Amino acid sequence: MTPLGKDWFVEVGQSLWPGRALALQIKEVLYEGRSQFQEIRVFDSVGAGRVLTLDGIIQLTESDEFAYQEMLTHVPLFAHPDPKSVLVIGGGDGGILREVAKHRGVERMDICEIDGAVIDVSRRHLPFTACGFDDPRVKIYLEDGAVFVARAKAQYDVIIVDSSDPIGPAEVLYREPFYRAMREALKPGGIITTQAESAWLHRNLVRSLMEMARAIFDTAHYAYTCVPTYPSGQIGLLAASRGPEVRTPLREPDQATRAKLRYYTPEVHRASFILPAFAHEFAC
Ligand code: SPD
Repeated sequence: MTPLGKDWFVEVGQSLWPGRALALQIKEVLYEGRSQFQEIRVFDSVGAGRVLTLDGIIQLTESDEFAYQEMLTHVPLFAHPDPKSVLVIGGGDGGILREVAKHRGVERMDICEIDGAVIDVSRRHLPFTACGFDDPRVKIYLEDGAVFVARAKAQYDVIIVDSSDPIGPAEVLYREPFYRAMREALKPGGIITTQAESAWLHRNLVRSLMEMARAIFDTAHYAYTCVPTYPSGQIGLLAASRGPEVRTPLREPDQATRAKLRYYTPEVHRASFILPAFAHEFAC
């Protein structure tokens, strides 16, 4: 029972955002269970629609997930001249695939998710993101993303790492060997984006990710998007490449695609890399 009552879900930050918590009022619990890797929960909330949590941490809410999924996806895809093959690491809710599918030129959409239970639960309870799995281009691999990437050589134009926080199954996705393997898995001119946590809360983590990415890739930059139900309301994406400048879109969405986007625009793409003064010292 939380101090607010039993019909509230409270996300307590523990070591990643100590002394902070975010609460959402529960309308109905839709699923609660434990997979081989983590505790999975889906509930319908009073103010934010359906919510997915893993080990007690909010992964998405129906009200604002698009701000994260669109930016992690469309920044690399519109910065690339002609992306044909895309790999998603993590992303078991399907939201990133839903966004990749908006790019008709993409021919190959591989997803490597360690926890098949997240896919199953999302298919049952989160149709607004799990619709991403319906695209015929999608091929699902259920295994450790770090192992999968280590085998892939010069395969992908874009790799998107949609991970949970660096505690638990995703920890390995924040380490140097994984970043080096991603570089090798990219074709020349390829681009990656990774979930890169909050500039407000994770200064040291962001600094070390940026230093590591700069040492491995030809370009690396931190951008951010606003997600009210993530800690601090802001989350970063690290965009790095084997060549191309990622801060400027090379292509723009056509009218039909624009109509399907709720956060990403070419203007937001450019603006997301312009950081407030306090972040220059560790994220630029
Ligand atoms: N602090 C939680 C960060 C979660 C990032 N991944 C979310 C997955 C949504 N597709």
